[in-house]
Amino acid sequence: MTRTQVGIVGAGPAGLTLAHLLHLEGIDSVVIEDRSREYVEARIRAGVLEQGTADLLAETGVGGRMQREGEVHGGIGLQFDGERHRVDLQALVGKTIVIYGQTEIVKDLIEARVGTGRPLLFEVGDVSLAGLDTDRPRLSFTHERARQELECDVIAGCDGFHGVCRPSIPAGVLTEFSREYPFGWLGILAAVAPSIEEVSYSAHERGFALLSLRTRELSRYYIQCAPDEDLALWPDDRIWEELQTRVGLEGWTLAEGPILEKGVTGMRSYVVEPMQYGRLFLAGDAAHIVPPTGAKGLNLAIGDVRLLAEAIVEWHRTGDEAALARYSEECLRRVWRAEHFSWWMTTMLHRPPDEDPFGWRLRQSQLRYVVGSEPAARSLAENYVGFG
Ligand code: RFL
Ligand code: PHB
Repeated sequence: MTRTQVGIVGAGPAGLTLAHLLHLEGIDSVVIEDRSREYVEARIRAGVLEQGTADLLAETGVGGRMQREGEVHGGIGLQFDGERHRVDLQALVGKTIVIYGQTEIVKDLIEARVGTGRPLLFEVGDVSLAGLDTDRPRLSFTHERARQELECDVIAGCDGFHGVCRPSIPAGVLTEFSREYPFGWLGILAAVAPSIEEVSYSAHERGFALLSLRTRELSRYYIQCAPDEDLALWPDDRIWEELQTRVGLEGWTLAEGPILEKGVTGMRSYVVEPMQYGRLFLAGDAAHIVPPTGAKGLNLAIGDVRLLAEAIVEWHRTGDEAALARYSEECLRRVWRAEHFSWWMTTMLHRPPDEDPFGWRLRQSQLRYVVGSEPAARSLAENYVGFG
């Protein structure tokens, strides 16, 4: 049996950021991850960081490459009815976003962790949790063919939506809230200079499309599809043709290039309450999921562990459990704001399969209102850059 202060399950943005924040406060932790380092560093996901997320990374010494290679954007595009409008985030709410891939953040955090010499174990198997309602919760797992037991003060469940931590909580403790959407996103990464200067969301009669980017040489584009869309039906030509139809504008062209990666993701909204059971604390996708239209998932994950690190530090300093007990409630306030915003953006921009003309007219009216009314645009902007 070995001991640590904080046992962290999952080396995604939540687990790695938590480990980093605790290290800065002199609190030791062990991070266990079931995938390989190569897999985790190659997984393509989010790309939009709220200013608060970017500031946290910079202020805690892991933002150097982000500051050099990321792009600060002061606005986003909203396109419908053959016109692209700009929502000027900076002018409306005085904040910006940073375009920098989640993959890159994960690489930077892993490098920082490895640099501290503190444990980060990849390719662990058969993770199980015990003693959660005691003050000595335990993790057991297999690493390099040996079974290990790790006794902790607290366990942080940062193992994403399909992890083991949330299901380890006894039945009846958690309340689940969820919504499935009748569509998904087909996403591509293409080796071509992005044709847009800023992230641009399009509502088209054939469905939603999103133009995003990673660098000046890499574009990240998405189109609305069925939640279980068969990728085999989408050769590259068909993807470009559909994108051209949904985002085309007079006097502007979408440049095409080799597609390096493609994938389909379903969409759901999901929250569990509370985000704690005994000495187990859930953070990030382990506790909540948002559809990606609001670009909130990664930002929420980092927001959660910022609060969790503060709570653990205060508890260690004062011995007062109240600091830990407040974590869930404090997180959930921000989580539900992001849930509502993500649901709202998703329903405004996507075409449900059974949409009637009345539904489309309502969405068009809402879009016109958002770009035509300064208070409405400000409300979108305030949520997009991160509220609370
Ligand atoms: P992660 O990133 O899923 O990490 C969890 C980690 O836990 C590991 N794991 C286990 N480890 C040990 N034992 C087990 N039994 C384990 N089970 C799982 C996993 O291998 C993994 O390494 O969760 P975390 O850290 O909470 O981070 C959440 C974010 O990854 C997620 O919310 C975002 O990617 C969502 N998201 C976006 N968020 C944004 O803020 N802005 C965006 O622009 C944005 N775009 C997106 C997105 C998610 C997408 N997909 C693919 C779902 C775009 C897409 C297409
Ligand atoms: C991305 O760049 O991957 C991205 C951008 C905006 C979103 C979701 C994903 O809302």
